[in-house]
Amino acid sequence: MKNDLGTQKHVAAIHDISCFGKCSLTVALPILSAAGIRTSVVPTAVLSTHTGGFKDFTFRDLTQDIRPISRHWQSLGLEFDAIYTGYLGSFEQLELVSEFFDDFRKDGTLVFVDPVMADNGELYKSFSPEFPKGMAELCKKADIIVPNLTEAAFMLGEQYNPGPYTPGYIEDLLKGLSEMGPERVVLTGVSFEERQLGAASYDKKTGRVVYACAPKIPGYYHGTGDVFASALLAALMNGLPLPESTQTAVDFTAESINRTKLAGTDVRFGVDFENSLPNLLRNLNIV
Ligand code: PXL
Repeated sequence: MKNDLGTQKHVAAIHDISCFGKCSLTVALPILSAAGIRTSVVPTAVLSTHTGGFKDFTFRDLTQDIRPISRHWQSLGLEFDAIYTGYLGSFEQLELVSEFFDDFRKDGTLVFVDPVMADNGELYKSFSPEFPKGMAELCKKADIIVPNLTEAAFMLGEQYNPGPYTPGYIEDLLKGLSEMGPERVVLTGVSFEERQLGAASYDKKTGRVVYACAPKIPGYYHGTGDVFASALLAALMNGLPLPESTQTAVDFTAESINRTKLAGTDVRFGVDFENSLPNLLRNLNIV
């Protein structure tokens, strides 16, 4: 028995809170909780919305709170089965999160880094061109990373390749990233043909690359990277192997995008992942 709540898994999720728009903590927390995982949060900033397509959003930086939260948690003797990081807004936050890993990593703690910073060949607003180097440093300390193709290329110091992709290209990226440090890499946005989109997983220990695909839905839906990463971690914490966890996260994300497309909601408002939770829980054998 690992902690005071028996065998229930405990995750520390370190992301911002974008109050409207469904990404980062407003996605991670409900998905992990629904999957039976006790989730504690370190909010890194509070924004009125995410930065993708909204103007005049508020931004309250919480960098100064990260270390005090960590110190308090250390005084309580808290332990985590996984530490899950996403959007981090500055080099200082990267440094503080790296310190958090050192403070809380125990045998068996899964350090899960989603290097949120770019998509479709471009860095998100507010990141400098040097940021990917800093994020790559953090990824060196991770057990598993979940970049999209843009983040992968930028962290390897390469130009973004808009595709079409070949398995050789994808496997070079996976191996290049794992050589930086992480044992496992899950690359999102992988597509070899017009009608399919998904993710590729790589496990350095076994050398296995496994593709997980779903029918491609045209359009750009905000927050889907966070939906995917949170479902992937939920599956891993529920004991599914990496390839099955990746397929589960692809299916969950695709179902959520499909429902949102049918509803015709503004793509900046995020996807309807809430109504995909029952199927996620069935795929995780929870219900
Ligand atoms: O979904 C990633 C994300 C998280 N947090 C903030 C963002 C974004 C993407 O744009 O702006 C604040």
